[in-house]
Amino acid sequence: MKLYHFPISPNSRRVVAVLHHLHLDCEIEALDLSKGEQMQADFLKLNPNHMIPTLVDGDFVLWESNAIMQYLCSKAPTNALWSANPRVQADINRWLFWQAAHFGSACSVMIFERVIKKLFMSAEADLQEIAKGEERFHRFAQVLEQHLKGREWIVGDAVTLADFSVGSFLDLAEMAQYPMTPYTEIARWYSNVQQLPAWKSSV
Ligand SMILES: N[C@@H](CCC(=O)N[C@@H](CS)C(=O)NCC(=O)O)C(=O)O
Repeated sequence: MKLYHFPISPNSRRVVAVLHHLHLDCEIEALDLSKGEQMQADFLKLNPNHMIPTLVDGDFVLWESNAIMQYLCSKAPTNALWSANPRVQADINRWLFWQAAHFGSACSVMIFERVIKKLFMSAEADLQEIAKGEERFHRFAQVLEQHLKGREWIVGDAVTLADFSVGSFLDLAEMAQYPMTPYTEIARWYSNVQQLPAWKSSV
């Protein structure tokens, strides 16, 4: 297998972490998005969205990070990251969709305005966009904060894809200045994710 990624991207870091957690053999190639390497013709044939992460497994090409993580779990059938129990699986899936549709998109506004624009575009952050991103962040962070009370992990008693998926967006919390102060449960839970060997080695 071969995974195309970009090191600073939360979307690709969670996939790399899952690869490491499952000890799967995979070549990892970085595309430099700041140089537009995702627009190369060969890569566009793999992913017409010109986005990383993108996985190639023989003649099978897969994009969308949460789908890639689920596929990787199918390569290591006894793992607990993606339970075989239908209700547990649905619960994990709920958080993957929630990350993609709500929490991650709120974080992405602050990442774009405060990190991407500064590092790669030499542009100023748009304060109105940041205000909208912060409002959305509070709306969804409150849900996660309540959910995490009394829990070590998002679903059940052990780490699952839900933790890798949602946790990947906390990675840039400081750099993108998320308004984290009220969210002590999120900070406590994310420190659990940060202690995972696969998380540490996925940078
Ligand atoms: N929903 C996608 C999002 C992937 C994504 O946003 N990738 C960004 C980097 S974080 C990208 O490759 N952007 C390059 C571009 O849009 O040209 C996933 O979860 O895989």
